Amino acid sequence: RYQPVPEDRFSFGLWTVGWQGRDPFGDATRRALDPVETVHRLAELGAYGVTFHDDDLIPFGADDIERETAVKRFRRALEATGLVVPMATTNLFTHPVFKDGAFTANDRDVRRFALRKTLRNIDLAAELGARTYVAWGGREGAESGAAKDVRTALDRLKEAFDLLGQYVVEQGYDLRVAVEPKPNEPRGDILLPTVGHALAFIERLERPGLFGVNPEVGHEQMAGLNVPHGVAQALWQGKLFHIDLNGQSGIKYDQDLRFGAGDLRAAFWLVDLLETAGYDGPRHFDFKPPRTEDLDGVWASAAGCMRTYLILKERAAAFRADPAVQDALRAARLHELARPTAEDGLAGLLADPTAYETFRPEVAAARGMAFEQLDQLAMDHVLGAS
Ligand code: GLT
Ligand code: MN
Ligand code: MN
Ligand code: MN
Repeated sequence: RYQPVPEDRFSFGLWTVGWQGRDPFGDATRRALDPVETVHRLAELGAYGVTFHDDDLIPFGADDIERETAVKRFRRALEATGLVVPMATTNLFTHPVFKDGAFTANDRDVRRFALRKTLRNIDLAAELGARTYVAWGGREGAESGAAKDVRTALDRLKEAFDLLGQYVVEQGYDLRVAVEPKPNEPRGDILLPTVGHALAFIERLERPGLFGVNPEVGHEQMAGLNVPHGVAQALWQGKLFHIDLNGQSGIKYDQDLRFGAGDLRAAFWLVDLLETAGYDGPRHFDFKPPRTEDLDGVWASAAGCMRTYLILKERAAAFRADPAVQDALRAARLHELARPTAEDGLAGLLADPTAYETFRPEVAAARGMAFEQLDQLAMDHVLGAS
């Protein structure tokens, strides 16, 4: 029971289980993991995919021989385990050269280097069969006002994404780009801070169809936002290309907790949404096993992400199937929301006296919405009390 299988489409970044526990206040508490070891452990745990930054696989500055060796070893581990690479991304934040950003660094030579670094890794992503390329601009931002001309920086960001899009099309790669928003950390304020900002920005690109979003649970919560709502809008706009699942308790530093740790109810509604909306992409965990853990704790944490997802999936399905819930949904009049407001058109609306002249606002205002009963049924299901 709750044993993950490849069909569940669970994936993990090399940098997640591989996080050594270095934080702004303390040194690493764990040894580095070999990507080959990670691939084998993830496969044993029941994941189907592994994702990476260029630098997770090939150390920054490696020569061609080291690069080839690293890729060959990784590829062999993939073949041995059957794990796939659904997504890849670029590290444009660790090296000091990116201290003022990558695609929006004030220095033009840094921006050109960032683009070349990304294009090079897009080749590798395509070679390994990835269908999604994530772009997280953690260093694209500022700590002070005049340091970044935001409108000009957005011009540069658009320029970069347009070039990436052109490259993908010219190379004939079957790859789409998923922009990952985050409000702050490591920069004081990051460009494209929320799913909403990213969705609006994408529409200004040369090839909007190639671009979507990669929302991360914790990042939306850091901005005080409702994650399932943001994800629902991304789905509504056909833009949920990928998702980073983890846990976060409220507005504070990026916790990257195990999925479901933090705001369990948000996790429940998110799983309910993904499973009912027909999202068929990877369920990707971007979490950090706390630095208190040794490697046993790391794998327990990774297994916990998947286990919690599967438990919540079961609970959400039970919630939807419960006849009492269906009655409660009717009482809460969700079916009325699903009905167009004016299928009779503007003329019909204007000609309908019940819409205005004889409408009795006090009668409508007196109707209870019955949401509390419905929500308690959800609570019962989350807690396994029904
Ligand atoms: C980094 C960041 C994540 C992003 C990754 C993609 S790396 O750890 O905190 O949220 O998804 O670059
Ligand atoms: Mn992430
Ligand atoms: Mn995060
Ligand atoms: Mn992260």
